[in-house]
Amino acid sequence: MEMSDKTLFSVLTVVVIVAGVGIGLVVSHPNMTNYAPPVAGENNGVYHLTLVITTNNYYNSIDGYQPAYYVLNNGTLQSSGNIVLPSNSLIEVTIINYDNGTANVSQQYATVTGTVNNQVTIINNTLVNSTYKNNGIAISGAWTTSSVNPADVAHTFTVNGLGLNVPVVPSSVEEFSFHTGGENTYTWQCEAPCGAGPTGWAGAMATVGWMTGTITVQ
Ligand SMILES: [Cu+2]
Repeated sequence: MEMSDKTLFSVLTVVVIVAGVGIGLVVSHPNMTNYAPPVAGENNGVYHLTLVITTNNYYNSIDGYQPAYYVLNNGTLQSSGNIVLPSNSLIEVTIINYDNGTANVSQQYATVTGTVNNQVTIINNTLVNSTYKNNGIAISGAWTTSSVNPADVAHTFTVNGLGLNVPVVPSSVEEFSFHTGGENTYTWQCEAPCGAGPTGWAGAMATVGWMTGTITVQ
């Protein structure tokens, strides 16, 4: 009887361990769903999208390093080649821009359009005022605006099909919201010539997943 209980306990222990390992493998398997498709109406119709712009991306031996947009998802940077968004939702976007350079744009692309209130909130705590010296460091707070100086634009996040244009200033964090309509497919493009070649429109600017791509509203 005692032995039988022990045997049963051993068998159950093995079953639990095997099942646990199995579940663990499933749960921890990386990139099982590479990009979790958001569900329309999730979170009361609000969906958060975080985009990250970095510059240290090797492009090729001729153009060297090029800037690129990424989607920050589950703590990892993923391709911006196809950004999947829920339909009929409010999309709250955060852009984290690590690029401190500029690429001149026309006034059109320095103007915010297509966002809620046609505004963007720019949070840029790297703009410290050194003139304060011994009196401390002045941190500039959030700045909500409908346009920026065209000479101060590093990149834009532009979706012509949605009338959306947001200028992104150097070394900044920006926040804005916009509404997706029904199911559709759009092209997003940076309109600041930040790429390669004489005009800056080659390299990253002409490559999906770098400074252009698709937005799938589903
Ligand atoms: Cu760009």
